[in-house]
Amino acid sequence: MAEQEKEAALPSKKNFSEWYNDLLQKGEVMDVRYPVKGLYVWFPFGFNIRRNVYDIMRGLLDKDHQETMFPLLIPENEFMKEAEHIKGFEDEVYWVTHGGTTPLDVKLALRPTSETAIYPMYKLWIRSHADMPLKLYQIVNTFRYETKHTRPLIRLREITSFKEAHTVHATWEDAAAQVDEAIRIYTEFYRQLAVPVLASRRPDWDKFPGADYTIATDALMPDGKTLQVGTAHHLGDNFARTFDITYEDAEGEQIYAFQTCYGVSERSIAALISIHGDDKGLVLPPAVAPVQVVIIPIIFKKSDDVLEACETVKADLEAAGVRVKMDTSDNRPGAKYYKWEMRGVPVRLELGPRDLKKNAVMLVRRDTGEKEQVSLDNATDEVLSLLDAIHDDLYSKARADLKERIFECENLEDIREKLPVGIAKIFWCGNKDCGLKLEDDIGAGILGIPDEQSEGCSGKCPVCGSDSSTQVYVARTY
Ligand code: P5A
Ligand code: ZN
Repeated sequence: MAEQEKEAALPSKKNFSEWYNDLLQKGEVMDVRYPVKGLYVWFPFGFNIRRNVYDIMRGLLDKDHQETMFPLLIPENEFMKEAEHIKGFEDEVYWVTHGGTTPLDVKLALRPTSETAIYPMYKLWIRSHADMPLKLYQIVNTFRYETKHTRPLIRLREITSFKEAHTVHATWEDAAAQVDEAIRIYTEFYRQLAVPVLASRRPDWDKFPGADYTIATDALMPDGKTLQVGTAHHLGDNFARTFDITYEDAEGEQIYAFQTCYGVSERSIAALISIHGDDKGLVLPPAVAPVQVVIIPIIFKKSDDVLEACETVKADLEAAGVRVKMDTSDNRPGAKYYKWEMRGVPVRLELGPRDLKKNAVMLVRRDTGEKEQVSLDNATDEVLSLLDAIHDDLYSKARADLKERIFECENLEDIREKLPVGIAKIFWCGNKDCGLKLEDDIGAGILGIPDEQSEGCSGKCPVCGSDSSTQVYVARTY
């Protein structure tokens, strides 16, 4: 390795935290040097990943949601209306108190989330059955004065890419079905990022402030902690009562509407980077890679025919919709490999005079390092199927890894032993005290109750010993 490359090498992924921070900088995702705690800057390359990720989200939502945009500032009186909601957020809100030097009559909150910005308008928009279901979403920045350790993309004080959807329905059941639909949408979104997620219902003490219940999706990070990467909340008619959102039923009676909301942030990008990346840098699923194929011409003397062949391959790939870059810089091939590996480009295509003589090109996979020589005549088809294979392999590998790191546990000792590696699955009596005691005793709480319970199974709560037929996940969380 050249001196300059050695210096630039990442720490091993085994030291996950250092690896992650260094990778964000060297992979040109985020610059973490902005001088306000919890705020970070997107590098253009990282922002390009973000655009691809959010295009996938838009593609899924636009089938039956509409995109919109509400104001950033929320007047104090609206913000203070829903009691549970305020309790949950009051310690995290940034307030705007002045316009210039003049104190404002009504303080304005920077949205930590937009229920209290959106629902006063929903009151005006919902009149009758015909106005429902209403399904809107926005992708905006939100602000939370987080007191836990802040981390780029994971725990931000300015969430730059908060995708929040807010729906209104005529019945509680319709809203419940929408919560399930939201979890299906998120699971599909993460499948397209090659990130497997677990869906589970949060225990009551951990639900969204003001909700009837919360279902969350979590990803398992390399260090064994789970990252909550999406949540869907059934709001019942709690907010409708507060904000007076009603519709007229067949008998002419005013009925409070039922609502849901669900959200995802740039944690989605944290998850995909962390799960797929390796000691050489980013490993990006083709669907979100800003550059899907990098062409490296191997030139010894002045070899115009090599360059020409590279240009032809590039044009063919572009015509097939592939995002291609050709690196004709003066760097040595080794330095080029290093650079594009760090940026996670899924396929490297090498073409030199010897390849050209054989009418061939070399394809190198970023995820496995495997090399394969293919004919120049069908290079485009070979690349396209390789990109598909890379996505599938990344996803299967991540799924197998997740499965291997969920452990059925029967006692506290067992749980304690497995948590550094992954998630424990235990029987739980349903008592809050046992849940909280678990947190005190082993420093890991109940993550949630999975949808799929092993059939006919029962066991004992490891805290109090009582019989239970409900299994829950226990994990250390971000
Ligand atoms: C749902 C959307 C809400 O705010 N209101 C509108 C609901 N839910 S939530 O669970 O509080 O947030 C939704 C998701 O956003 C991510 N998230 C964060 N990401 C980065 N930094 C933060 N400080 C942060 N806080 C929440 C989580 O993935 C969460 O599930
Ligand atoms: Zn118990």
